Amino acid sequence: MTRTGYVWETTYGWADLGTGPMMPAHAAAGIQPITHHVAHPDTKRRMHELISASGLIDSLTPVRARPATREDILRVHDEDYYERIAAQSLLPKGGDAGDGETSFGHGGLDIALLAAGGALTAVDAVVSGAVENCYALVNPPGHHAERSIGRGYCIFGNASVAAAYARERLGVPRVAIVDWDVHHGNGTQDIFWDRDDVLNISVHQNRCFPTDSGFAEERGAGAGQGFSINVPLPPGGGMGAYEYAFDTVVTPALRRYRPELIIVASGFDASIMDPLARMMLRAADYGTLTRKVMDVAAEVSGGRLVCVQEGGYNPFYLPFCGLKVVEELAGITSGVDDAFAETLSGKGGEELMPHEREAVDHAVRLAGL
Ligand code: 3YP
Ligand code: ZN
Repeated sequence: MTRTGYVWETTYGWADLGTGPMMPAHAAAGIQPITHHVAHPDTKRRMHELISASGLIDSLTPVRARPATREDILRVHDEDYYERIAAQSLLPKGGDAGDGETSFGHGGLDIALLAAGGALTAVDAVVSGAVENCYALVNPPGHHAERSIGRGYCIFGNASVAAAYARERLGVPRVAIVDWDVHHGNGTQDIFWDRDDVLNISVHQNRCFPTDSGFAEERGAGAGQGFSINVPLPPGGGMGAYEYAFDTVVTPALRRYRPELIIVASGFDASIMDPLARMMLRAADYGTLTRKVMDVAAEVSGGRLVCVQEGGYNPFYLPFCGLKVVEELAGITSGVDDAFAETLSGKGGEELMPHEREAVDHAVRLAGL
């Protein structure tokens, strides 16, 4: 037993998004089919294989995912929505979770349940004390899935399912979700909008996706007023902007809330190599962000920290970003370094720019920090 658990299941790599490039192929619109959809699961499988080939896997405690039950899903999603996915999953070619861009294949329900279940077993492993922290490399992702509709490649809100389970089944009083995926965690926000028992903090590229949510003014409502925190960063930001956002919003908000469990919605699409966003993080920066969250976790949650995989679309670079996060969690250096570090050096992004400072300061004020 080592301090870090790790979830990966072979069928996560079998999610079938069809032959569209990033949306369904459409001849009349000129959208040509292609062998790899931009969210093809091979990108995540390659992260798993680097964790394996680097030897880091030998220092991790394997945590096997169980499929989430219908009951687990219904803690955060509508029954109608679940039934819709279940029915479409029986069709020979599967279906779409709601927005026309979230396709899944025949039997896609089973993979989606195993993804949510991977987040659940990670939480079980951490809350029971079997491990101190855990990386759940699940697929499909979850943070765009709202209570009653799937969006942005997300079917079920894996991190949300896990947070609700920690609250309602394990009796964890307060859970915080830190979402560093480059896109807004609109689904998580929708699910916990009026609740004060799950704090949701999303740091993302302003108006990347969805383009109409994730503004600092969105703060939750009713009992949840102040428990949704958004830090939209201007495009082009790198570690300068992220470090400032984490030091002035994420960390102080976590200290104020004092969660007994922290869940990171861990996407790697804020990387400088990602095709779906315009931010500039390097692999090492993901290690630094992990350290920052671990330091607060040590202070407030007894170190209890679960990372749940979200997006990330550069098949060459994502494995290095993921490796750095898992190394940091485990406190072990695999010896495999970011092979692109030199190529990516000198491109900037390390400095905090005045307009980035302004955007973060605005979020600080709105969060009352
Ligand atoms: C979903 C459709 C267009 C942008 C895309 C974003 C998916 C993602 O990585 N979300 O975190
Ligand atoms: Zn994303």
